[in-house]
Amino acid sequence: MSKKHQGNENTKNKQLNLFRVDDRGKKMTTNQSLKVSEDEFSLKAGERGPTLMEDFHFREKMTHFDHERIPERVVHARGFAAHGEFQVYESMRKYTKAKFLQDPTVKTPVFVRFSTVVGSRGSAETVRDVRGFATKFYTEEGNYDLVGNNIPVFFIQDAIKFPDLVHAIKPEPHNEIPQAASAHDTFWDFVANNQETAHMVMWLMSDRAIPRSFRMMEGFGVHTFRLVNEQGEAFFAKFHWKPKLGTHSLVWDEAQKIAGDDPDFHRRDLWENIEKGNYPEFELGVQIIREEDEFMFDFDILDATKIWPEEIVPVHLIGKMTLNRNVDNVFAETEQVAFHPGHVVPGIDFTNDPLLQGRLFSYTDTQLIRLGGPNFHEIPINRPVCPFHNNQRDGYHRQTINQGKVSYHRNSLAGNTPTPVPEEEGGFKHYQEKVEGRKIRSRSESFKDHFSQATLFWNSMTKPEKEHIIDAFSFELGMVKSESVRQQVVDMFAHVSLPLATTVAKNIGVRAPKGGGSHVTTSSPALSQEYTKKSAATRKVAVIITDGFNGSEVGFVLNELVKRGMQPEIISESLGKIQGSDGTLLEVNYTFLTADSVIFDAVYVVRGSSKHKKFNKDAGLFIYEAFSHYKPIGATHEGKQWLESNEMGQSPGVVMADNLNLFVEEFTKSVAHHRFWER
Ligand code: HDE
Repeated sequence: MSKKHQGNENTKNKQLNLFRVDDRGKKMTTNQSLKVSEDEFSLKAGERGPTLMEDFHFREKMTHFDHERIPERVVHARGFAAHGEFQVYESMRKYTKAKFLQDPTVKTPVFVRFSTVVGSRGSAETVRDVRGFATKFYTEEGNYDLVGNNIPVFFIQDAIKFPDLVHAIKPEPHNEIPQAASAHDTFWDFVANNQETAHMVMWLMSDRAIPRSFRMMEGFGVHTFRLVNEQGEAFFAKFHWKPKLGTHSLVWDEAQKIAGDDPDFHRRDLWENIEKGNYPEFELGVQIIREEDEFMFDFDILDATKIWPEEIVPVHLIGKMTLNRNVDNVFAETEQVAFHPGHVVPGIDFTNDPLLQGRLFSYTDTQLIRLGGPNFHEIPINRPVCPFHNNQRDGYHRQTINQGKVSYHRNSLAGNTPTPVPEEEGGFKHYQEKVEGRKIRSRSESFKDHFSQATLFWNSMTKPEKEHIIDAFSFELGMVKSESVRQQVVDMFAHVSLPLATTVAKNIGVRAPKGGGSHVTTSSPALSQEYTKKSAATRKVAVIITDGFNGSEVGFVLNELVKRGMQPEIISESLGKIQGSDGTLLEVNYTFLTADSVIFDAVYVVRGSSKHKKFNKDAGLFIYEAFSHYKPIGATHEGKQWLESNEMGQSPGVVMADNLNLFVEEFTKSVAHHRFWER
């Protein structure tokens, strides 16, 4: 077992170990294990002659290369994943018999893949989009997949519209533009003509769609699921993931710049923090509604465009997931993992949510083309940690060698095995919901209110959050060429909020909506990110510094920041070392060429006594950009004099103090505060 995996020997990790190969220090062979004597020159008829057909080594190498790619996911193509573990806080016996939710001492291995939805596999990560948050629990009763998003509702109510939605939001087919963006005609045309999208679009235009980090976003199962206990009682349930670090976002200008600066920003952040031991943690929350209360609400609980406001149906935190290990190989694990909302365990069941019902078909179907056949459950990352036995056989890439001649049920030659398992012994039995109805293609009346919760969301935003939503609409619709579509969207969102629609109309050059307005006056504070957890832990601080700094004092501050969990990085004119006035040497991590302010959460300006003109110019731009993105800025020593001499010095979130202990305390608070919108 390699060093990376020592001390992390859960059932899944042990299983994966059977498949891991380390090529380092080994002799080169072909795939048939024939030792290779020459790997640089193909076999030729004479040194300047043609390559020979006989060259099996060349053919094998080239053929394998030619077939290296598989189709990317039709949605959620760009993703990044990590391993971890989940533990329940206390038994959930009252609601579900799912084994992995019973015993607080049991650690269930998990694999989580985060993703954007629209962009292709190589697209930038900080684009405005929904983020996927898919978790595979390797339980002792088989795999359970919670395939969620970071937004708790969805664009459409019925799965049959999914291909239309995706066609509308993907790059337009005639010129394949724009990549990984919803700011174009076909998406907004879809929105205006499918008004069930209203609620989700409010979330998409909010800061939720540009998360700061995968580690700092919520996850939602979206659909109403069913929990079933040992006694056969059922409960409606919604699942939530709550990040321990709180829910935080970027600002739009910053998100766009990062997309160019570091298209891998989110995966780098996840990868680096796991490597450093800053393991991301998410608490699992459930909302429960009793069966008899199904019709108590002013929304239909089967409608995936609706939330259950937390103030009405509280979220109970029932356990914690910790992501503590990076993958060994992105293709083998992240790319080949196959999630499916239909992968359930006894005690977790479905409802008639028509979006969920359609997903139950789509995921296996897509894996068949993406992973090339029906045996994708045998790929190491997809294998359950408990054995599987049935009469399914053969197909592309079959790896299991099933022994014996019987592959059918019922049989006498194998004693009628494998045997179905009665429910009492752990066999999955579908919840026996009574269903009755005529075959019909239509939408229930109870699904037809598309605007009330969109307004609830708008009402729940703070002033800066509302401004960001207005800006987002104005940007997105500003990119729409069809004036008719722009007008339709404004008229539609007038039903969510008249002030919102009127302001946007002005910004995008269409007439103010004639009708509209909403009667909804309630709000749900849980929807605003303003009230989320705030912490300075793992925040990246850019330290702007050059020669001639006060070595011992700056050393003290940097140490204190690290002690408080922050990650300071030294930025100066060139790589190498800078020297303090007392001879202290500091290793430079980035130059102004290799790092921009947008990849940091805060700036600490030290400066130093050197008077390099170029340093001053580059540092000035760097600091001002961070300032304009509302970021915390701290300054001591010469940096302080510098900030005092311009408008920034007097602004909120700019910390300067002569007393270094006080400085560290105040700066830590402002880093935890994240952004200072009042600037
Ligand atoms: Fe998906 N979705 N989806 N989806 N979805 C896929 O499956 C689909 C929906 C979600 O990291 C695909 O393996 C339909 C809601 C995530 O591998 C595909 C509908 C939610 C991921 C598919 C939905 C999701 C996917 C593409 C409408 C949040 C990435 C590749 C009924 C609850 C999983 C694949 C990963 C991926 C179909 C709607 C989440 C085509 C038909 C709602 C996180 O099967």
